[in-house]
Amino acid sequence: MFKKTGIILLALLLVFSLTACGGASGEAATSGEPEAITLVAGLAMNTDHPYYYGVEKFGEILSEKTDGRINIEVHHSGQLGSERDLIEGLKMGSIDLMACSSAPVSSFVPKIAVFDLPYIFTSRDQAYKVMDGPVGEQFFDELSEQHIKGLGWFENGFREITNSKRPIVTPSDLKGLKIRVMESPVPIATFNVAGANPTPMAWGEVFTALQQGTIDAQENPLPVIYTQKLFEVQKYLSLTDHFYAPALFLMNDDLFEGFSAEDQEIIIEAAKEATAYEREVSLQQAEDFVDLCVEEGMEVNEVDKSLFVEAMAPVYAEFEEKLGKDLIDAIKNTK
Ligand code: EAX
Repeated sequence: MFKKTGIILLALLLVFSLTACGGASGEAATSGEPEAITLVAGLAMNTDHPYYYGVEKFGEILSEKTDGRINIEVHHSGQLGSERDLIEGLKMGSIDLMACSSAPVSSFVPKIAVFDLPYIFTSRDQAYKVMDGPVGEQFFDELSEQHIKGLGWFENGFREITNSKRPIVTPSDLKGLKIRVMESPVPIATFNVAGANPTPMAWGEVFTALQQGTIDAQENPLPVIYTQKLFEVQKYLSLTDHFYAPALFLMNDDLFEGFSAEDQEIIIEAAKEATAYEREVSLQQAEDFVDLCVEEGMEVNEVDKSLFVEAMAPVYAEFEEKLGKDLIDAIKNTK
């Protein structure tokens, strides 16, 4: 028994020391100095998106507070895979850190799909209170059972619809529209009840699918729409705010637990500052990017949101039992 464990440990140690990319990697320690390590972070979004600003900020603070002992290296733009791949990698320890919206996390923690219900969030204040309160804590607890440490709640933001066919002014304009949605059951059902034709797809395939016309539409917050240059393949931008996408900043839990209490405190503090910064950048981009989308030739329209609230409402009954009425109400009643 001991022998077997010993061999496995030795093999793990070897893998650990040989892996250059993926998993925390150390540099040769010089005499007496503590070994410097580099943590690998993965993002599906590019370097202009708020996630990147947040994760970079985290790395800066971490390096500074540890005198260069702990550093991070960010692999962005889906270089390490889709958001689902990244969460999988994080669980297994091949990736140390990641940030993504909550929807793909629903494959691992099903009830987090509650955040994808249409118009469950009506303001950022409400969203921040929910994420930073008992509901957010409960989801971080569930993640820790899967070897994932929740470091902070970033945001992706309020989601808007873009498409190549027509302005979406009322829900009837959605009829038959081939729209890409995130890989979570709630967005699929929401666009179904609203009369559209939704297809779940990983983010990395969306731009090409829009360009080739295999889909007509997608929905995302302005920071994604602009930084991913969707104006090159989408004419219409309709400001529906139908979903609010929280985002999670996560670390492999075994890695976190392996740090000294002092380093853990530094990590938590750095994540806190990075989270505040990420939200600030996200809000700023959301405010600035409508005009920039117009400059890039998009036609933008506002909507009477109450019509969309009504058209999408039947989805609540469909998910009430699965997600829990108490949980839904707790979020709705946070004002
Ligand atoms: O983390 O795939 C998407 O539409 C997203 O907004 C992505 O999950 C951002």
